[in-house]
Amino acid sequence: MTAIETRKHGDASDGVVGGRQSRFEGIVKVTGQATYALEYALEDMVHAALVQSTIAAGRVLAVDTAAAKAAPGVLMILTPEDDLGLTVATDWYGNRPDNEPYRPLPREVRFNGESICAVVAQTREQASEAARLIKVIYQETSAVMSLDDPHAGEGTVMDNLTSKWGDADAAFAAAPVKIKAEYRTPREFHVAMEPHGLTAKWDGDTLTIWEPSQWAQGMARTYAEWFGLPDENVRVISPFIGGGFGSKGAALAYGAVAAVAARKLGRPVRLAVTRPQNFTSYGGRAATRQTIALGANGDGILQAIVHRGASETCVYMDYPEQTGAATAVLYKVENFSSEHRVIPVNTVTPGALRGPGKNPSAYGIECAIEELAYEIGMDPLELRLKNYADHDYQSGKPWSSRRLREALTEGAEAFGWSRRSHQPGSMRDGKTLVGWGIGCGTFPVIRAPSAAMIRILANGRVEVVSSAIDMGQGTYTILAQTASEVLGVPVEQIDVHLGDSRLPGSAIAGGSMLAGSILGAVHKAAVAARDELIGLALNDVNSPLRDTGANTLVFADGRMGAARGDGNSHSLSEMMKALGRDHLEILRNTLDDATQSAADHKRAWTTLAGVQGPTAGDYSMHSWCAHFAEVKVDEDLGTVRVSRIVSAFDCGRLYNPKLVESQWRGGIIMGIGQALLEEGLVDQRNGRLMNNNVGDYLLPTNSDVPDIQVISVGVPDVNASALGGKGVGEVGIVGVAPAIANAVFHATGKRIRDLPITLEKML
Ligand code: MCN
Ligand code: MOS
Repeated sequence: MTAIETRKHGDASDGVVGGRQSRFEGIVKVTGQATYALEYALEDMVHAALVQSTIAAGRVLAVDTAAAKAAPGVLMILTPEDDLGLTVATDWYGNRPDNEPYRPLPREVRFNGESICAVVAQTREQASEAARLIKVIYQETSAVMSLDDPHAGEGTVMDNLTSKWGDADAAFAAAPVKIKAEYRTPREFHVAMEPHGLTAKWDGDTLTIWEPSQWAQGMARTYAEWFGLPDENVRVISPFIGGGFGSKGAALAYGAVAAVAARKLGRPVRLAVTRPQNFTSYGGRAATRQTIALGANGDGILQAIVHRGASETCVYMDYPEQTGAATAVLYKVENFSSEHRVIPVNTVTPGALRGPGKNPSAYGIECAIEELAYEIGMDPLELRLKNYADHDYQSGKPWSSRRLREALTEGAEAFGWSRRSHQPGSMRDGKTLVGWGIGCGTFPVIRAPSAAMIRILANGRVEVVSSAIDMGQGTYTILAQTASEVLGVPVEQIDVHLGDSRLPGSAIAGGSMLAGSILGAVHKAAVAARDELIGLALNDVNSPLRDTGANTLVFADGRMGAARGDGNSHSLSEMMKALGRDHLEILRNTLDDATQSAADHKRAWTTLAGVQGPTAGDYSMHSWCAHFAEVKVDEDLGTVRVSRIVSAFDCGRLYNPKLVESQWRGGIIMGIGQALLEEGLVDQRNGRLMNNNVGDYLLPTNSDVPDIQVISVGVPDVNASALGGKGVGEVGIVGVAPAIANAVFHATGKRIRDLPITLEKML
């Protein structure tokens, strides 16, 4: 466990829930005291390097390891011929096949860039040098290179993603105004600052893994099952993470390889996945295509939405990037039909990337709705407000809260939308064309069991303890704020321990579900600890507060005392001493523990089985936003710059507005990258990702990022979470790309329907 030294910045009121407390762990990060997974220096440690396939499909016939074996420092080489002795683990949803062997270095190659061999050597340099000397002989078979490959086929309809009400086909046919278009998004990658990798160490039958993780328990369970060990024999440690964005939720093949090597050699092994190898170690967002047909009457009232989408998946698993996820909840419509297919491609299994599903889905519907606005000749803001959904037409449930109308109107006000002239190409700034566009976004409120412990120590310090993860989004900070508020203790007096699978089980830092889920537990535990202390203080024979005659006590400034301040107050350490207590410890779960067995809870912490979706209760619960983008397009060169963004959000109550604003801005910046720059380019001859490095896979840099104004229009939503907040981490990216695409159309009259909007497409 890493204790976090706390420092106070700003006002005292920053430290409570809703305050603008700066990053709790900020000082340790910027002073280099935060230790990341690949920085743990272990005695006797050796280094592993991966060899990845160079064909898209086929079979490994032989591996020539002679030269590599003879290279300096080489200790071990693992190839598909080695039996690594592993068993397939439970998947995300809690399903596990019986005794199926797991081969992280497979003989059958399913995509270019799949790990097939590993070398372990004394140093990292020796390992990577020897890895280069390995010669693999393949028998190639035909492969499907992309969604557009003529051999790609139609794929499979995902029944659980099919959604229908009314009669969409008939209503579309009868509608006086129609638009129909296809929208496409490419494969995108996470490119977190900290690449993947781990350090693995065995002590007898106990495995310790230092690995950046969005879910310590979930990953520990996978390692345990691979090796056939009881869960308690594996510990995943991950107190600091250099960004995850969805890529670090699961234990992956390279982790299995490093752990096997460590066991076989009886020495700790570090495996740092290289930047190029990162791109095919965990898939990014799947490429998608979707057709949207909108039918409306002449007043712009939607009559029908017909949606047909598809996303690429790998050849051995169905991973859907749900193109219909936002389409169903954004607008009021009586006739709706949506279907999503997955199409197998010889590629690494795609995965979750910030705003999974909702993001490409919003790109489709939010472009389509503006296309309809231009078709009718109506302001796109007015069209959106006209078709405002007063409840969730998909589930039939009321919204728990939905201030999307306020997001649209207050965002428009701040942006100056009323100064817009409707005609494309009608606004300019000197030599550049100016365009304005809107994109709405949404992300569901997801909840999962999460536990946290509050510990009050004899010295008066308070500890908040949970396995929950902080990958930069602010978990340390908001947990400290919550304990500080309930216990009346300044944040400097609080230590937060996170990111260790041995600590109380927590939801994944994913699906924007962690803050709402874990804060409920921290709040409950802190209230229970406060109540227990009050009980002791009023009743214990040794308590200095026993004879106050009060029936309760107040906590403030690290002291507890009678409400009617007669001066009889005592610091927590004085009280603990008087009560003869070494510590006081309370564990609570955010969801009602009485209804679940211990086994159910454990399962919920290690798979997504215990997760509750947005319509699990009486309401339909989502975060909402409206982005307003301004672009400037050089008339001669076609270059697009985003010059201004104003975004208004409804995420319920904000636990820490400073961190939330940073989350929103981060999402919006990723959205700029998605709109203009990001695209995985695959060599159609061999399935190789050509731009698998940070030089060629373009991401927004400071000069691509304009002024971004973010506005909160949310109100506390206690249906959504114990403390009234909704998810924040992902909604920010959702709707940005269509806002920019719509602005580009407004500037130029050119509708680009496949991302990214590159120069070639503008010409
Ligand atoms: N928050 C708040 N008030 C709320 C909700 C959240 O103040 N009502 C703030 C808190 O600081 C909280 C943060 O927002 O720590 C994110 O909370 P939440 O929306 O619950 O999301 P999670 O904690 O589950 O984090 C995961 C989410 C996801 S899924 C991705 S992807 C993502 C993201 O967070 N990846 C990130 N934000 C990221 N931020 C950083 N720096 N790095 C990543 O990899
Ligand atoms: Mo976020 S993509 O759900 O980790």
